[in-house]
Amino acid sequence: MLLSVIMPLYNEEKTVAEIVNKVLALPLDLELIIVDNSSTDNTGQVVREFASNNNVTIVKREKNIGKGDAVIAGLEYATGKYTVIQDGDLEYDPADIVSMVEAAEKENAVALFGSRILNRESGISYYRYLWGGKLLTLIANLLYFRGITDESTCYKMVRTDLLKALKLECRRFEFCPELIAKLGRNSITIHEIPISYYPRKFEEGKKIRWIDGVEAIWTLIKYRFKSVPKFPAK
Ligand SMILES: Nc1nc2c(ncn2[C@@H]2O[C@H](COP(=O)(O)OP(=O)(O)OP(=O)(O)O)[C@@H](O)[C@H]2O)c(=O)[nH]1
Ligand SMILES: [Mg+2]
Repeated sequence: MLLSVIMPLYNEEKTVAEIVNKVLALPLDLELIIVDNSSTDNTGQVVREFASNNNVTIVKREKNIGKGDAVIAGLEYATGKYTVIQDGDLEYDPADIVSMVEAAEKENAVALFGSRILNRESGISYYRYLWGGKLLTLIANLLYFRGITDESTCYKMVRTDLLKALKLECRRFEFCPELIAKLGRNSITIHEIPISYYPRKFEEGKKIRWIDGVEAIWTLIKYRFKSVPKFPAK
């Protein structure tokens, strides 16, 4: 299996069927791990329709803790060479995942992110998020000596053995900075390619809030000093 796609879902009944179909139609040897993060809308019923597909695993969280918790739960089932995260909305285009896998294979990358900043055509949700994201990226680069352009991208793809070895522990949106910090502390190069972005607004279901940005900064600082698992192969 080449790729495991983890899809954490919290109340995404409107978009989940379309995004699942798009992922399953990709010309890749992949498995899709859907994590219903205790949704209170019809997300659970919608995803059940995909249960008979051999490439789909459905995981149900009994309690809603946060996106990180869903990703960590899904990762237990991942068997692909690489694992990537795909949100349940339509902000990202799964077609970009194909380019990401191709680039990772070609460059022998352990970690490869899809960057919205590298693509000038890509959309902007709110300007405060754009600048907040740039600030987070700058802090991550300074603290971990990386050269990334998009800290908060959803499309983070990492070799599954490494991702499991890093033992992610953050349960909300701060699992993203935690991942970058742990890759940085292991001196792992984070490759990037440009991707598209079609942002949604709060009225359309966007959930991330400014407080998540504050928590992200704190997480980046914290993991500079904490002991982290070491991964031998670069
Ligand atoms: N807020 C929140 N989102 C969750 C949770 N579990 C899964 N998700 C999913 O996480 C995704 C991110 O939510 P969005 O509001 O789109 O946030 P975003 O700005 O796109 O954030 P990222 O793409 O993660 O950087 C959505 O697909 C949610 O359904 C949860 O417990 N809380
Ligand atoms: Mg989103």
